[in-house]
Amino acid sequence: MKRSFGLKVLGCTVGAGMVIGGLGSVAPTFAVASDDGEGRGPIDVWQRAAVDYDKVAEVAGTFTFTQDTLTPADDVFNLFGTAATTICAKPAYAFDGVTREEYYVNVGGLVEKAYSIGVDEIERMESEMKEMRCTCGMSPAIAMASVTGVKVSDLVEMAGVSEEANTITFKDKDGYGLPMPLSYVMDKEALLVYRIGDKAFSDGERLQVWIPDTVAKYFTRAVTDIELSVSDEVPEVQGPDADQRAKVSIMNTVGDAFKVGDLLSFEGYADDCGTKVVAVEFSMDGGETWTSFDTSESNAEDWVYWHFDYVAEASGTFKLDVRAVTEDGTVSPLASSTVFEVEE
Ligand SMILES: Nc1nc2c(c(=O)[nH]1)N[C@H]1C(S)=C(S)[C@@H](COP(=O)(O)O)O[C@H]1N2
Ligand SMILES: [Mo]
Repeated sequence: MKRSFGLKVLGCTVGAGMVIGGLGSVAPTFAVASDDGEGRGPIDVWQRAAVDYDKVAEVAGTFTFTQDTLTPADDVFNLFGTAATTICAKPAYAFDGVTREEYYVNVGGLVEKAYSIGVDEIERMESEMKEMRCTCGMSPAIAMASVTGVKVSDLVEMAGVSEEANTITFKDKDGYGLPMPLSYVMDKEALLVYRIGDKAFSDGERLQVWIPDTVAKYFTRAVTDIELSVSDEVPEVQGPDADQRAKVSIMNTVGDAFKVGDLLSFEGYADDCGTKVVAVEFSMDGGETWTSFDTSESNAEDWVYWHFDYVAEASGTFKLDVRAVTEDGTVSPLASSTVFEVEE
């Protein structure tokens, strides 16, 4: 019998089984340190205290992946609302009581003609819809979404950029914003986004920068100022922290015990913010052996959304670990695991 698990709303596990933005019951899925013994990242107490799991060496199963699976819009809005907020995003970025009419973006600095533009006017400009990921470089939060916005290059062109300008900063009203090379933002075709899926941002959060292959700290929310400037040394764009490379997650929640002979369908994602994921690997013996599935045909712009079907061969308590390997040889420092029961 084919048995599907429930799915977590979001599969971002942080430490002790907390699911970022997850709703209701949280799956017993934990971020655990990899098997290299270096103990990077959070190891949950529950994991340490756990009894020995029944082991399956060289776990066999059917693997497939797609790259067009999207995170529902509501989940994208919620994604960074809880756990990630304490890690990296200031909760104060939403400005209460600012109506659509009062919201302006100022384009200025080293430009020929600074100007302010309202949301209505921005929405009347030529729009672009793109699938992009938003991945925090400091926490496990990640989403893939279809976003709609205007090209930053169009906004900047309207102001006429001075030739010496080499830096661009997207700021919120409190001054949050990280300077980036102007050429990088143009090459990546960054968007000032006003819609995710078919949903607009709420009041006060109207516009957010999205940039392909770039960590979310650059995705300034509630942008009020786009500033062009000149730097002697153009700031480099930083990638994800070492412990957030090669993100993986098993999205399944675990319900009742399974029966021997059941086909268990696991699914989740693997992503490294623009560096290609070349393999997704599974272990059911605590990392002694890993079964590797090739994903080198994938593109690096979208996450790898994988499916792994496993037939339960024996009864017991099992733990499935998954990790990703990237083009540059990085192995997920934080594997994702799920524990499940199989009965006679
Ligand atoms: N104005 C503002 N924008 C911000 C931040 C912030 O603190 N203030 N945090 C950034 C970080 S670190 C992340 S992970 C994302 C998360 O928020 P999102 O749900 O808007 O993408 O927002 C980015 N944009
Ligand atoms: Mo973040």
